[in-house]
Amino acid sequence: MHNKNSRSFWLKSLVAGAAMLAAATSAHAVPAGPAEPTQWPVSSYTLSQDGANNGWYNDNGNDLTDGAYGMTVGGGYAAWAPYVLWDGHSPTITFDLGEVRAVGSITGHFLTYPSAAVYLPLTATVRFSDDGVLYGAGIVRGLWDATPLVNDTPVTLSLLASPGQGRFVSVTLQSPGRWIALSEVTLQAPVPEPQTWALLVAGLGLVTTLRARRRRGG
Ligand SMILES: [Ca+2]
Ligand SMILES: [Ca+2]
Repeated sequence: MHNKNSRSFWLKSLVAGAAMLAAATSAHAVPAGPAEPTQWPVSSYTLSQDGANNGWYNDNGNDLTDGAYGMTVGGGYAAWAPYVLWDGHSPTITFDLGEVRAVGSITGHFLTYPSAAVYLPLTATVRFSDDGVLYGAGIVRGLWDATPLVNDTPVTLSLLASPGQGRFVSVTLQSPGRWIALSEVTLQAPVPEPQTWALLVAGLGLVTTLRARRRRGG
């Protein structure tokens, strides 16, 4: 293992890490578009509250992951179809990511329509599980910010207060007392910060130094 090739590998890794750090630093300094976090594909999801009982427009099976969101509903009941609605219930939606994933953020796309008693959930509680049976402690995020709600207005909310990981991710939305209208939920991978790249580069440098010392020490 202590040969020229492995040394070359570490040197190359260090150079690559430094290049990534430079890129991250420059991206940080120059206001560019926000980095697009990796969105995890969802294998399937289940709802604890059946929309057939608790909503005018229930779930067609993939309403929450079909990529369609942000619709306004205008004047017609039919326009609510892309939404899943609950009245006075706090639904739990459980997503199966197919394998254990690190999740840095969860985004929910809602609609507000206060004159029709469609509000936003008060809190989101997220739990992670590797097996779909045993779940970790709930991570609670408050969602109510006292901003007056506006009729027929799509609202995007961040639902996860701190990162976690698991194959199964359950999201419980606390009812505001009347309706919640939800069109889409996405789960994203954590985005490495420039500080993380600096740590990576420092770590690689340390490894390289230790290997060089071990080589010299015989
Ligand atoms: Ca959708
Ligand atoms: Ca629907």
